[in-house]
Amino acid sequence: MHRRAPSHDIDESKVAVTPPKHQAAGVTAVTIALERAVEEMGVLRTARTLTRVNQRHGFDCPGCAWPEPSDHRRPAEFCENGAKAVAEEATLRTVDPEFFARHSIADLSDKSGYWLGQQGRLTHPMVLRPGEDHYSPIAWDEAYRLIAEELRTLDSPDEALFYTSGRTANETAFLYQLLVRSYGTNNLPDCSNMCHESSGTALSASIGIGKGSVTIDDFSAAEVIVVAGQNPGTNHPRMLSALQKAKEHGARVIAINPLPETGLLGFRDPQTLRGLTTGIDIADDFLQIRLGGDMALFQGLAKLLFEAEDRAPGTVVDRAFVDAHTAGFAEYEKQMRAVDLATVLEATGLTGEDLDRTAELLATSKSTIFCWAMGLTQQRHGVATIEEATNLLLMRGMIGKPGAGVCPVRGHSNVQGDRTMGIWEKMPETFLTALDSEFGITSPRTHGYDTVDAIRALHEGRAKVFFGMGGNFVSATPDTAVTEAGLRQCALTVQVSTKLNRSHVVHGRTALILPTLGRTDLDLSPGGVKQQVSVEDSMSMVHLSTGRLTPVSPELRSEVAIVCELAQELLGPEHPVPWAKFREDYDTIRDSISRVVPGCTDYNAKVRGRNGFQLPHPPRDAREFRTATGKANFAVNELQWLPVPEGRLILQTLRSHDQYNTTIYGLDDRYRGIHNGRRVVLVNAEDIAEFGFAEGDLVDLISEWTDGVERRVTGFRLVAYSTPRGNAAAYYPETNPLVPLNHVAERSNTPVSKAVTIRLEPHVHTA
Ligand SMILES: Nc1nc2c(c(=O)[nH]1)N[C@H]1C(S)=C(S)[C@@H](COP(=O)(O)OP(=O)(O)OC[C@H]3O[C@@H](n4cnc5c(=O)[nH]c(N)nc54)[C@H](O)[C@@H]3O)O[C@H]1N2
Ligand SMILES: Nc1nc2c(c(=O)[nH]1)N[C@H]1C(S)=C(S)[C@@H](COP(=O)(O)OP(=O)(O)OC[C@H]3O[C@@H](n4cnc5c(=O)[nH]c(N)nc54)[C@H](O)[C@@H]3O)O[C@H]1N2
Ligand SMILES: [Mo]
Repeated sequence: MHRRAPSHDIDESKVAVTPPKHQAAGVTAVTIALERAVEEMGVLRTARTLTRVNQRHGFDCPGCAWPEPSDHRRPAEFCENGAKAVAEEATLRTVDPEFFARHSIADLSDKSGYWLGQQGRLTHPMVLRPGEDHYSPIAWDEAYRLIAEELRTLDSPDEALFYTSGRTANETAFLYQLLVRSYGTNNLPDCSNMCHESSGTALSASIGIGKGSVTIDDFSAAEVIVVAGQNPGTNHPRMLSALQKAKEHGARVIAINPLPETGLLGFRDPQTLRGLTTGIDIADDFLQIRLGGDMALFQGLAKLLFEAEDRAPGTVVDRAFVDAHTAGFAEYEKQMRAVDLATVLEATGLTGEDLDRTAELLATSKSTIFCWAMGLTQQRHGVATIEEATNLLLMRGMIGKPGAGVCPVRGHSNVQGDRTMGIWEKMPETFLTALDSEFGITSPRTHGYDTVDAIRALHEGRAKVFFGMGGNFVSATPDTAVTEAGLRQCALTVQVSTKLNRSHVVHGRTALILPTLGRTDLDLSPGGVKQQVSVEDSMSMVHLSTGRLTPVSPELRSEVAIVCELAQELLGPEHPVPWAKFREDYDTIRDSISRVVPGCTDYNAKVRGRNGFQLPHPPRDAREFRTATGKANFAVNELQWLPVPEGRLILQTLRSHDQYNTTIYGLDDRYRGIHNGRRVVLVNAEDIAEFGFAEGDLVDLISEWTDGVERRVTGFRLVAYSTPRGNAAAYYPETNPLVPLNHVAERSNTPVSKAVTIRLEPHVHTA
């Protein structure tokens, strides 16, 4: 039977463990992708959607932000996990008013996020009125009135929070920030605050722009590609094809990770016949680093590079580049020469040979790319770590030339575009000035709250209305108990969503669910004209995305429609922004974007080009660095790393192969050999033994933080796994209750989801 949602919830006693897989993708991946798609959408809808993913006239995959190849796109430019993301959205299962009549809030609160998400697409705007225990249907106009009334009663617009997740297309993002700023606040926290904020902060300081400097074509020109703190086999599977191609051109790939992630270590390209049968090892070298040890590694490598320069002067340091384009080199050199290698070895858990080998590769490579994701950003010293990686590239002149540069691999499919369009709590003055002059409004200038500050404001009663443009704020944020308590104090919580999630059942006094179209859905204007949206990928390429599927309910509205209609209700008919026109014709939004957003001149024309267009990136395009010094800056940082306290573990919280952030597709982390469940903790076998436990034991994880509050999650199965001593791993979002709200990265305020100090206790069954 197709389309039957699971009626039972997860039974964690069924969890099974097998040895981890050595190779990613291949035939199994294709089969699983198709099975999942057919199960959710049926055969016809599957054929109609999967052939359109990432094609020129199709839609942008809602999976990750990895770019499409610029030359030829294969008939199936998607991966197993992209197909799952599409199936999840294009499902024919529905959550309708009758569903809400059947299930009370109390009932839904007991369900897992997996169960909630698997029930299907939301079909109707719903309201939960004060004191009621069921959501009931509400008309769109009435919903807008209710939101506008609540927003108008606030003492200040700064008492409202407007969150964004990274699925939102450029047109929506642009209008949404315009609505929020017209209303009067910069409170625009987004998922990026929990994701690549550390990258943006570091790169802005080092090279003057918070985005990556490489294009997809650079991969084929690179001699060395470093992949640190990232699990592309699961989270960016199409990146493996790019890495494979790079290897065919002679590139060497170095993986830096506490875990031997499948895919990096073995890959079968499902898109070529040869790849289906024989795999290759992507990584030529694997540095199994201790959690949080990357900063020490990069400093240690810098020291070795300077020593190599001494042995063969003029061959390692790119003097011409350093002299012409950088500032702070002398101080950097002095500090790196003083690095203590013994400390580096202790911090990283690596050997001297590991370091020598890697330094040798970096010293001789003519073009090096550094890629990274959450393993580096979600660390207390994440910003400094990324600055050190950038330093290594700068000293060798590896920015702004073919085959070299920085490559923060973004998460959500349009998270980078949302920022470009103004979703940021601290957009620069130049942007606000342009926005104000385009529309005749006065944007507020006081910076708003980011995600962590938004939670603090909720908790302290300084914020009373929460509006979520997508995402799942309750489950994605740290310190779940604190966030939940904060949201429950709200007067109103509003979620613009495609699917049911926990943020709908942890609610304010009044709560609204506004169901919206997804990437795959046909978007018609009120006049019946097909609309397209645009998105920006991880490498600053902007292109159109067109949904074609008939929406599962006529009640669904596009995000653009929802923003425009709410704006009209809230800001009144005299408001200078042409909201009605914008809602009718997205080209008119793009016209405004072209006048406000830097690099977007002629947006409508350019975005319709063959591959869309690439946004400017001064370091990449012209070795121009728009920092305060007018040069690329060598950052000088005191070394930080993570010693493991006696009897404790450092826990990283990460993604399984069967989830998209808080959306759980299924219960198998196939590559890591975990099946039928998610409450597992991966620990080094020697640590398990030393703590007096056995594999398979059930334990509680208790996080230890300076505030003395007990944060505990219960009933996790111990799995012996290849990870450095003292380091553990478990899935997000089940472990978010362990991440203290105040445990944040310096300078970026990103929750430290990859380094939580925990202890283990035997799990005691309670009835
Ligand atoms: N299928 C699928 N695709 C996704 C997502 C998804 O949930 N599912 N999420 C999307 C989003 S929003 C994002 S941000 C990206 C996330 O993509 P990733 O960053 O790959 O996601 P994580 O699962 O958090 O994996 C973190 C990786 O870093 C390693 N790591 C952890 N700590 C350290 C450290 O201290 N040093 C080093 N060197 N490595 C470390 C972990 O072992 C793991 O391999 O993926 C995007 N794509
Ligand atoms: N412990 C821990 N916490 C983490 C992380 C971690 O590694 N560890 N990673 C962090 C990272 S990198 C990120 S990016 C955040 C993610 O945080 P979020 O972006 O808030 O979370 P998602 O799970 O991606 O959001 C899923 C929900 O989005 C809605 N949705 C899906 N598509 C659409 C759409 O097209 N439009 C609208 N309006 N809604 C849609 C659906 O209702 C779905 O339930 O989590 C962060 N939290
Ligand atoms: Mo992310």
